[in-house]
Amino acid sequence: MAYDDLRDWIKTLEKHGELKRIREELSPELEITEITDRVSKSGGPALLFENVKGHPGHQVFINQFGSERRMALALGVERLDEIANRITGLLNLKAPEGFLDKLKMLPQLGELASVFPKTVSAKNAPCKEMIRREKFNLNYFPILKCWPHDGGRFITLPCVVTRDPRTGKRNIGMYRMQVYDGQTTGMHWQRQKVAAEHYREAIRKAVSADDLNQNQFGPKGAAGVAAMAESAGGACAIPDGPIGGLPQVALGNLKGSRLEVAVAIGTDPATTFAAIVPAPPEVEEYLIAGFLRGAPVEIVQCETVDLQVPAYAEIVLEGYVELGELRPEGPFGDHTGFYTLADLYPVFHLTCVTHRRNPIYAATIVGKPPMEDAWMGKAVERIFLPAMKMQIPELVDIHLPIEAVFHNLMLVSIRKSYPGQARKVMNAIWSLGQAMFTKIIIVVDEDCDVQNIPEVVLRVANNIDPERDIQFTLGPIDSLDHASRLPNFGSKMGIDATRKWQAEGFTRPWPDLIEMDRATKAKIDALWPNLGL
Ligand SMILES: Cc1cc2nc3c(=O)[nH]c(=O)nc-3n(C[C@H](O)[C@H](O)[C@H](O)COP(=O)(O)O)c2cc1C
Ligand SMILES: [Mn+2]
Repeated sequence: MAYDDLRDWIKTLEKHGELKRIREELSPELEITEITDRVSKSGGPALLFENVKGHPGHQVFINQFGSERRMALALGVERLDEIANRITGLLNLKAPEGFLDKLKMLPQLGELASVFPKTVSAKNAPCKEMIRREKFNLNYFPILKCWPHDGGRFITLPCVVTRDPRTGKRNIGMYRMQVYDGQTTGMHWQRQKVAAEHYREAIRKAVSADDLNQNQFGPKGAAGVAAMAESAGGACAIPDGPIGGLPQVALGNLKGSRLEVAVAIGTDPATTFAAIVPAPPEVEEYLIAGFLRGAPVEIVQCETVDLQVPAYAEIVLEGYVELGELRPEGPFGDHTGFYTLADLYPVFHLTCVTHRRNPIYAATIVGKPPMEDAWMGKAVERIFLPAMKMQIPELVDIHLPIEAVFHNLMLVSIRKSYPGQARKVMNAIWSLGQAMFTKIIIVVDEDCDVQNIPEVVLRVANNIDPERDIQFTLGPIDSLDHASRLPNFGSKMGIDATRKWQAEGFTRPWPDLIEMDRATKAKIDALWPNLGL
């Protein structure tokens, strides 16, 4: 069921009537956005722009995940719950008790065979059809300027591969890249993301080696390392400046120290999707992509860095970020519906570009929801629910309304068994991977369907005594949040809209929700067709 590559996926979309080719000449600056935005808002198809102004022979592919149906198709299923069920099956594996049990487990264990990536040689890697080690220029590709006040053109759908300097494990994350010139871009990995930690890890390594060798940091050596780690690697506009009080000399010392980075653009859809899933840092996204597609991802060694990229990628950018080098990135019209303002981020220097012949440039736009990424977020919500339930067993269902942009609002239903449990669940969510960013959590009882927003509003509005039931706390905040008191740090709110118990100090009687009795319902059901209503 796996798609071999982006082209195989495009063919399938076309076969299902889910792709529209646009032959009109259009500019990659703003015009493609305006069309894609309108199509996103009306639930329209994926788009292949075949005539991009200034880029003859190039195509821009966009909105590939832009509906629930296409998101499911991308992962080779009818409904996303099928994937959730496969994960539940794996998580619930029990030690087999007899031969029959073992036989029954075989298909599940078979699932695991496809997860490990398979290395292929360069000659079997289409992404190496063209290898440009010199005189490459990013402006060759039809990279979009999305919104009027954007700081420039941005690569919006890149799978960014880095390696943990400590463990050697690879990570793929989707972090946008602002094109500065033909050979450099911004690298917008936010502070709490895995690649940002790889970057800090590289700095720690470089600084402590330096410290040992030259003792440049004097008695404050270790503190210096911590300050550097704090300041580097994403949104750095802290009040005491981007380098967090670390002596300039320390930054200078890092000159020439690098973290290698490779970027794949235009991969098969499961691999692209794997780059956005909030996987635990220790899990390589190649394994997730292999699991999702049911076939190993074929990867190939890069030309100039010691990293591997999907062999069938349309475009591969190889290079490095220099440790300590930061440059303003943004503004960028973001998925919050607002522009994120310029901030300091690392700089990606290209050392080599490889691509397929006539590469198809894959992109997305973000902006006021719903956009394509809303459906990617929905898929994450559905697919991760079983894993969340492993951590929070009382969880019944969750819903992240699209208008609240992933982490700003989570509606949660729970099976409540002890006093204070709604607050326990809030705290569990605030400590669970990227769910830490959740700004507002609303907890309701299990008989409330959290997919039904009017029902949730009814419960919240009726069930809370605000002063008693609203919980404020402080913690990490998403870098894109423009309202928090400080970048990356601010408050969150939890609302306990469950029925209050005596054991929670509520001594008044709690009324029942109004519901007709079954016998009357059945009688009226039978009569209904004759009532002409
Ligand atoms: C279209 C799109 C663009 C994104 N851009 C960024 C970005 O610029 N920076 C960032 O830190 N996260 C961005 N994200 C979210 C990350 O991809 C997501 O948090 C992912 O889990 C990060 O991977 P990691 O956990 O391996 O760091 C984006 C997600 C999508 C769907
Ligand atoms: Mn990751």
